[in-house]
Amino acid sequence: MAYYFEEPSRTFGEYLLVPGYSSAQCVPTAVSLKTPLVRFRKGEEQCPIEMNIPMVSAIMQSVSGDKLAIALAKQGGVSFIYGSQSVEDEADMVRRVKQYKKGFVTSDSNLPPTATLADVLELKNETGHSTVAITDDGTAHGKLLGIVASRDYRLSRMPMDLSVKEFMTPLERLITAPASTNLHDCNDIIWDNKINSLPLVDDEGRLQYMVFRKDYDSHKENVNELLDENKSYVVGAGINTRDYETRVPALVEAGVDVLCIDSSEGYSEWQERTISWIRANYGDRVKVGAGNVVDREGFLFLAKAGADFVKIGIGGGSICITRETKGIGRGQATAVIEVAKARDDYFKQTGIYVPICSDGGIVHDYHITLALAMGADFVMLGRYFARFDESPTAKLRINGNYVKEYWGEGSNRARNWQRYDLGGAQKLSFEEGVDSYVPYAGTLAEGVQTTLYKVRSTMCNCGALSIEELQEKARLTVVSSTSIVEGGSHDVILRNNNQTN
Ligand code: RVP
Repeated sequence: MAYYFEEPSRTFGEYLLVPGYSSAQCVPTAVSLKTPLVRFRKGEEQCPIEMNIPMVSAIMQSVSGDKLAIALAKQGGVSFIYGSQSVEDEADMVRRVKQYKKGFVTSDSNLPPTATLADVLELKNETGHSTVAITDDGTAHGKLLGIVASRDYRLSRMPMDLSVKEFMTPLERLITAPASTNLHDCNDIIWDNKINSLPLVDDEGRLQYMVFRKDYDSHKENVNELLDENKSYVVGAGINTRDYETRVPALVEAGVDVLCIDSSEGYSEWQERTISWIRANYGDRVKVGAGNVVDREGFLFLAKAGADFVKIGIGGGSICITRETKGIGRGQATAVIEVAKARDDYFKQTGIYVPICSDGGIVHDYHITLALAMGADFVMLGRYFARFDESPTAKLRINGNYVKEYWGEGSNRARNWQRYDLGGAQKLSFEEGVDSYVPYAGTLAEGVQTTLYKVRSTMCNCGALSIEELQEKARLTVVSSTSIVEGGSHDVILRNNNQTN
């Protein structure tokens, strides 16, 4: 006879935290958000990779490219570069993160000399950057011909079809430096010459990097940045249960710090085989997370198989329609609570702590705090990160509002069918995800800092100065649907939209 779970499966929106005593020491600036990323013998050794914030970005085409990975590592978290691309392209992205030199920017605003003022404006709109490099082939590493900055054009005086050649600052009037110049010297050149940007070019005049005056202060600002022992940013990458024999070596060679098997359903022989192959070829040197699971059995299976962390969540992602199409899944809160208990039991029995990640379904910032309080060591977010400048998708204007594109790995657009086929026979493709827009939300740094300030404040309300303390002290209550209404503003006329709420 089929098994029935006694409790309904619940999600984050059905819970609240009940505050506990906060001492005078409990202030947001005193809260540590450090958290383990991979398995370790807790109490006996240091976790080999610890994050400074409990956030990782989703293994998705519309979320985790190299630019977002750098921005998130600067804040102390880890991106998992998407695996639904060729092995070479994914390894290149990892390499770009590992080789990233602080302050040296690979220009993302480039146009060929045939471009017009209209093209400059369109590009500015897309990237949010006002400095455009004009290169012979319009790429980031083409021969540098000139630079267009905001001060080079006046919209009221110049026609939209005016060629960039007419108004760019041409190479002969630009100050440039050789690609080998160090950051300190670049900044001196910028200050001595009162310029806003300095292009670095190789011996053949090809653009390599840009250094910007506005970045000068931010080089010193990132107190939480997550670096490896060579002072490169830490980065993760997604793999699948099919081509790991070629993908894993390429990613390891590119310098990846941690891998994660990307699958909608991880309680499978295919994941066990993938982890075994990695252990047989690399021992414990290569770290690999697995998932996704939603219960105790799934967690224990992957922990015993050797997963370095286990990811939780089926069907709760904002773009995910797995529950509608296949009828599988579980409320995210219930899944996290059950798996956290299994993790703690496994630790008691073995002395090995296998971190768990709550993946998907974070809608409000406080859901992150709830996930941590329920036992998650960190959370994975897709929609949240897709909204920022650094995500790899286009920024568009729709009905007067800026949005960014965001599509699921199970959508026709991503065509990442292997994420859903468990690794066996080629599946007939049906969509388990949608293609959508999310409201544009500015830079990752500002967004993450605001979110985590809220998380820290709530932790203080619970009397907790660390995630572990939160998990010990948190008191959670299920809320009724009427009290959810009470939780928003209600019974007042809002001034900005004249609505009774
Ligand atoms: P969210 O943060 O709610 O946008 O969810 C992101 C998560 O959704 C991903 O980390 C992944 O587990 C899941 N996902 C990605 N694509 C799809 C899909 O197309 N169904 N689901």
